[in-house]
Amino acid sequence: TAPRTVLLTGAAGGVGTLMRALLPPYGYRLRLFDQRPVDGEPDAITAELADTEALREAMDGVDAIVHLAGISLEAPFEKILRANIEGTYRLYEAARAAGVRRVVFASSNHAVGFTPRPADGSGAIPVGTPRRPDTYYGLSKGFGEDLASLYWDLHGIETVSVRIGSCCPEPTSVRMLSIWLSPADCARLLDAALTAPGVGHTVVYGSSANTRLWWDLSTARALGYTPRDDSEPYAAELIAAQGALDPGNPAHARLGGSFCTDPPRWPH
Ligand code: 15L
Repeated sequence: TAPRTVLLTGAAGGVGTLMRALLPPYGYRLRLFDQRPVDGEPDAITAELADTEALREAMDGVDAIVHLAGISLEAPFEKILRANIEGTYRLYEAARAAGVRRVVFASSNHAVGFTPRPADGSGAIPVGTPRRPDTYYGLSKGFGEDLASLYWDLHGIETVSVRIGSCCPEPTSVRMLSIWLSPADCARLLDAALTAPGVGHTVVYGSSANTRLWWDLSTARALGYTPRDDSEPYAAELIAAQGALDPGNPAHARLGGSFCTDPPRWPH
């Protein structure tokens, strides 16, 4: 039976805000959790993932979890450690204690960000490509995927780890033409990940059906996800404004884009 009550962590964040609007029409009742207050949602739980008592209460009556919470870009290791690594561990521990059977984990393309960029439209990068994190942030997403694997093998908690590309209303860079996940397709993918039977631990890439796709969407499609959007209508204007991707530019040479070249690096 399909989960009804879904705990949404990171509900005040970028993707969380989009999904708060787009998931309820699929029949989910969302329980919202974020360290910041959620605009216009007085019933949202405002707590950190380190607050085990708040997490325990948040799990009550929950059928599944969509775990979006955490730092969403590069940060000093200690911050990533607390928010993303320890936070995700706390979340799974609370899920285990409460008997929650299904998690959808927001992983990221930055778990494999140093992978060389393939030809546009090749869909060449499989989910089994070796991890090549481009940041401590990407490293934490690999940790989350492995934690999900461990909790499946040890405790039978199923997870779909979604290596999200760029989930935003419109693509705003030439790189995003290849990895864009439209908000509507994101909701379709989360719904598939919440309801597909027998997922064990499954890793999928999260993007729309982009003409210039870099990675393989077959594991996502196997869950029943059928993307409907394509970034291609935005291509001509973005390329005219920014120029085509230049293979000689290191920030264009790898999946993670400027996360491979420009993020602040710590310690400094
Ligand atoms: C991510 O993982 C970030 O959370 C998001 O802000 C974008 O930077 C995205 O990746 C991307 O690669 O565009």
